[in-house]
Amino acid sequence: MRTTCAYCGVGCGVVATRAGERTAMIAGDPGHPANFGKLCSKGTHLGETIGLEGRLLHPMIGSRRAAWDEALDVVASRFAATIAEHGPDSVAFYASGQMLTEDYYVANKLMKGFIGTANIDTNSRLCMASAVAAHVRAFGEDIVPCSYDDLDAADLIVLVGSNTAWCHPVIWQRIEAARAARGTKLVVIDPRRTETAERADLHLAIAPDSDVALFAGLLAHMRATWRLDGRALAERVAVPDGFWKSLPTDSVARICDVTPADLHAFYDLFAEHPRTITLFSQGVNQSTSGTDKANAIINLHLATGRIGKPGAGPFSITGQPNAMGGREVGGLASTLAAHMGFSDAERDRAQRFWRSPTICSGPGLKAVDMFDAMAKGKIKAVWIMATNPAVSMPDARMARVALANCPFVVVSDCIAETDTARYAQVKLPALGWGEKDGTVTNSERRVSRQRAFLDAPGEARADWSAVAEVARRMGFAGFDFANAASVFREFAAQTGFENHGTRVLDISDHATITDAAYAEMAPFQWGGASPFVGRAFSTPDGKARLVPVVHVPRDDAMRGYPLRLNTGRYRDQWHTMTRTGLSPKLSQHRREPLVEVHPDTARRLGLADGGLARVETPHGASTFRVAATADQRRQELFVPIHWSDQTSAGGRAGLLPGQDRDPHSGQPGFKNTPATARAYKPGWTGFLVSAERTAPPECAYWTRVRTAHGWLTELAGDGDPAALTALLPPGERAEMIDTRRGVIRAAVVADGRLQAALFVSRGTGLPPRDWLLAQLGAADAAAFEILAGRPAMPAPDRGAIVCVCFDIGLNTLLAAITDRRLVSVEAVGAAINAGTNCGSCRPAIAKLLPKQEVAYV
Ligand SMILES: Nc1nc2c(c(=O)[nH]1)N[C@H]1C(S)=C(S)[C@@H](COP(=O)(O)OP(=O)(O)OC[C@H]3O[C@@H](n4cnc5c(=O)[nH]c(N)nc54)[C@H](O)[C@@H]3O)O[C@H]1N2
Ligand SMILES: Nc1nc2c(c(=O)[nH]1)N[C@H]1C(S)=C(S)[C@@H](COP(=O)(O)OP(=O)(O)OC[C@H]3O[C@@H](n4cnc5c(=O)[nH]c(N)nc54)[C@H](O)[C@@H]3O)O[C@H]1N2
Ligand code: SF4
Ligand SMILES: [Mo]
Repeated sequence: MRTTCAYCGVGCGVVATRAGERTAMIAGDPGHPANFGKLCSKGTHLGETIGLEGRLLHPMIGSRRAAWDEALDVVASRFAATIAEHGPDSVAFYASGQMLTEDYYVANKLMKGFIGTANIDTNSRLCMASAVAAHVRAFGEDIVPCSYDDLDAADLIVLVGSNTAWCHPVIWQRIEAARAARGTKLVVIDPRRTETAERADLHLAIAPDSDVALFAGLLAHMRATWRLDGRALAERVAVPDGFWKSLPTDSVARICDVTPADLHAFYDLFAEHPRTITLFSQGVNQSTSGTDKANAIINLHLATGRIGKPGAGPFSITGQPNAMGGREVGGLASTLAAHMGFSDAERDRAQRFWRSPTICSGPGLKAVDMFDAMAKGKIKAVWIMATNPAVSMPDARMARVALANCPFVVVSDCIAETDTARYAQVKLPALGWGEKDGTVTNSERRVSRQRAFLDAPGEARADWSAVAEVARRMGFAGFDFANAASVFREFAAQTGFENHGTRVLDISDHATITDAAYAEMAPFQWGGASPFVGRAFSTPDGKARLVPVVHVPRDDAMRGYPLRLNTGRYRDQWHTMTRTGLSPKLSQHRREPLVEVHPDTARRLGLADGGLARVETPHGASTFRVAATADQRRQELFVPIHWSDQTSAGGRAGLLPGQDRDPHSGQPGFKNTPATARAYKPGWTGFLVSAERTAPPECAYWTRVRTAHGWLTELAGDGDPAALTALLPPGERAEMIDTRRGVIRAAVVADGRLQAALFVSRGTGLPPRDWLLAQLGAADAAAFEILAGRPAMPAPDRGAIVCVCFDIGLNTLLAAITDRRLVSVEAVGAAINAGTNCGSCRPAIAKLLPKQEVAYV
């Protein structure tokens, strides 16, 4: 079955071959134009995530299982009653870029056209709302003006606030291939030295949130050196009065905290290579100046004529598999539907198309405002679909207060226990990847099918059908969709309805697609490879706009919080881990949430590499494992976003950022929060290896990941650790407990198989984890060896896993590189296979080589 990857906005084509009830072989689709057969580590290991572990299989009302009919009746009547009593603005939907376009369309139609409020927003507000706002300001419509092919044609690629090698790995592989083939130059703008930055020709480790100064300064430089495109400016671009005066004249290097030499190296590279793609993601969007950053980039491309030509353009790449589809249907509270706004004419047009009894009067509440309204009691019923806001919202503690305060919370999810589901009065089981059927749009506007190749588990249903059922029960006509294809046809028709060429988004030639043709539909790109070639911009006068943007220093420095906290992603985990956390392979790359900190800063704060640290902001605190690394700028911290209450009692990044947001887009500034950190020196540390998932431990710090044969739980705390033995399953126990010295070693072996082992120590001296984890799968576990924590005949420690496809550790790699004098990623692959399957670890392998090559694809 041909389908599309469940994860990122690259939108790779996948061929899934069902191998059993809940198993499938996964391969890249060689015919898909987004990836031509390649997959990254996450896509490659999709097969490990389609089991039924943890699934929500039946509707639940409170803690009781309910029939769909009853659950839908409850949702419909509670929403109807709330609206009757408090008006339409008292209810809300909070949706997600992981819904299919069909799900999104039906939810948007119900809320804006029939309930009559625009209180539907989505996690895309946290993701690329700033890019949307910038596109609308510059182009008059939310259009990504580039395609992946442009990456092959560019001479210079600038990555801004994007850890492409980890977050869009197949795009990254394409960039590396272009560099190898034609020497494309690569500049990375990121405060951190990521694996992406490591590979660049030039890395500018700019101060956080100094991007506006950098790009406005570059535009000033291009103007001063007579390198603007006069013709483009005269014919295609409107320049507001005073625009040129808004550009900075000096002090850019100081604001960005880079050397003037590096700054000019970048400016020179830009000047010399007209075919430039500037690709950006969360380092731009997730900022209190996110929209201005994006417009600073777009201004530069417009004024230098670097847009609408092969290999040139400002390229916002999307995070989620269907972030773009959500933008198309109008799933954001700030757009109406099908790229329309809220003017009287547009509202009237949408209402006539939907034949709806009412229509929303204007924009609705954006995500953070929506949760604020819940906390204040103004939103009294909310339906959350395909997102986990109790973890992912800024100031997640406040988001939980809001959920707890909302009288009626409905959660649609595939997973039974999530941090958000705990607040639900009604839980609805959704089809997940491999079961659901519909379309997604990737970063280059390419619409692809996600297809079902597994049976629906339990009573799970498609999200669109649950929403349509509720709409019918609320008495609304227009929701009798027979299948996903009929929803798609209606959406396609809406994009063309009275469009008359005013909006680029028009896929109405698919409005009459048959069910059979929809089943077979090949990927297609709307707007063409380069939407603004030979076409006016979507503004009243057809010209694009330069938008004056000025660097505004942040004045939120606070006493007691001298550091800046940045948050982001790991290579092999996806968001709150509900899917990737099921994969043993993907869980090996980073087993614990780290706080990365420069060694000098660590020393000043008294943080020990490998120890624990309590990170604090004005909004919350959480504990992380310390990784001292010169890849961080001094005085700055980085933590990952993936751990939740289901997987840890520390590493909770969501508790740390505040609600400050961009004034234009409403997107939170997740990447720059005043913070501090201090060492947490626990009374004892330990870990548990177990075949089964255990109850959450009671201690100050724990984190849990999947491994090949069970689970690894890291532990730390104070007081008496003896209570931890309650985590061990019943069975024959061998133990060595020295309560005075606080040492515990205990193992449960049944039928020669290790069930669990617990190690606790008040000092150092915990055994390495890997051999013990392997014993969970071994047939002849010997209790004495397990208590010793090592085999009678020790094998070499392979070290932290780098290549997850072939289970190759750091020590194995280093040994091979030195012993066999390997000098290239290819040679490493030929010698020990590492990096030869999905390729996601190739940047990490390159980092280990004695001398770096230029490119390695
Ligand atoms: N492995 C993996 N891949 C994913 C995801 C995942 O969870 N895991 N999620 C997907 C989703 S939804 C998204 S949105 C994308 C996100 O993809 P990315 O945007 O690439 O990911 P992030 O790690 O959030 O942030 C990118 C970089 O922005 C940098 N940054 C922080 N502040 C600034 C700044 O002020 N200026 C600049 N120039 N840079 C800054 C950070 O240091 C970080 O390295 O990834 C998608 N792909
Ligand atoms: N501090 C900080 N916070 C951030 C970010 C950051 O960089 N820093 N990044 C932000 C960004 S860019 C994003 S995109 C968000 C992501 O944050 P979330 O959207 O909250 O994270 P996910 O874990 O992807 O949640 C998706 C949920 O939907 C469920 N699900 C999957 N498929 C389906 C389906 O088809 N139907 C239904 N009903 N449910 C489904 C999954 O089981 C899971 O529980 O986090 C944001 N939060
Ligand atoms: S790059 Fe990886 S995660 Fe993204 S769509 Fe492709 S295979 Fe999936
Ligand atoms: Mo995202």
